[in-house]
Amino acid sequence: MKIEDLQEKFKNCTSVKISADAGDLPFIHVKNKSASAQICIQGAHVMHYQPEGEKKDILWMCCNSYFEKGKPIRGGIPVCWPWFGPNMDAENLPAHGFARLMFWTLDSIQEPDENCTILHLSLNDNDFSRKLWNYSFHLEIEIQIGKTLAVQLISKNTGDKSFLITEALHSYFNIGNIANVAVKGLESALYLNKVEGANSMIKQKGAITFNAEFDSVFSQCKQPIHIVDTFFNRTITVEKKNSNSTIVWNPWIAKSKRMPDFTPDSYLTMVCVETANVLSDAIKIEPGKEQSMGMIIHL
Ligand code: TA6
Repeated sequence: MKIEDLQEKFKNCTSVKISADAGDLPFIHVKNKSASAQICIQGAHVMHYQPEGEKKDILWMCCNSYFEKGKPIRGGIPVCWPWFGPNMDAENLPAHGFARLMFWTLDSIQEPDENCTILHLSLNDNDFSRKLWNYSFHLEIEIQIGKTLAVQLISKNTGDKSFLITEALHSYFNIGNIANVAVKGLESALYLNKVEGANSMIKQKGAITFNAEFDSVFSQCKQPIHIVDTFFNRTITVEKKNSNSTIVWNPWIAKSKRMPDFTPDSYLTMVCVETANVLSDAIKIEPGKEQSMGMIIHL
């Protein structure tokens, strides 16, 4: 839908403005009494979320991010679907699936009160997606912006053959300095260390702190995760729903330099804690069935 048509359709929503911004991509700007947020319709991508009175954005966005049709946005909450990471069957397919590269449909905006704005966006299979992944699906996301940020991703199999997905809400969090951050809540969880190319799980000992590239997939863990930031003097909590995997990632120095949509010092002010179902937590969805995964982010 064209920007003008979206603006017309949602002109009575007092907490929302829709405009074409960077790269001429359509953005939804939300401001209510409890928070402000920005969502790009490409990828249904939450880019910014800042509770009222909080000095710093909760989410991290890279100043070098692409803003181009069909290119992933670096930061915020990329929706990784229907696969996480490289596609094991075909290397030429986009990393983290195609949902973050496609324009979603803005189906509805609800404003239950002046403290809450609820967006519903959806994505269906089309010629582009079926060339990459030959299945029929209906993907829905609900984004609730208020004193907390709640995101729920609902995957529906609208075809006649079952499919297997891995999925992640690949959240980038805004921190003061990676040297002053500890990630808590994964103590004694089993994880796969991707930096070391490990192929067996080991047990996490204590809180996670960072002094090198960190890229680990924690499995069978549903508990809340806390990002304790003593620089910004705040703790960001991620409460997960129907998510059995958590990925924690910081690219550190060398990898930051290798990524064109990162700056060399990007690693200092971001950490990814991702709500996911990956590896052995992959989800099989039968025809006509659906599955949902979600999270609530709050201070
Ligand atoms: O979630 C961590 C990870 O899988 C890393 O290995 C790194 O590739 C990161 O995702 C970013 O992926 P992207 O395709 O967005 O550059």
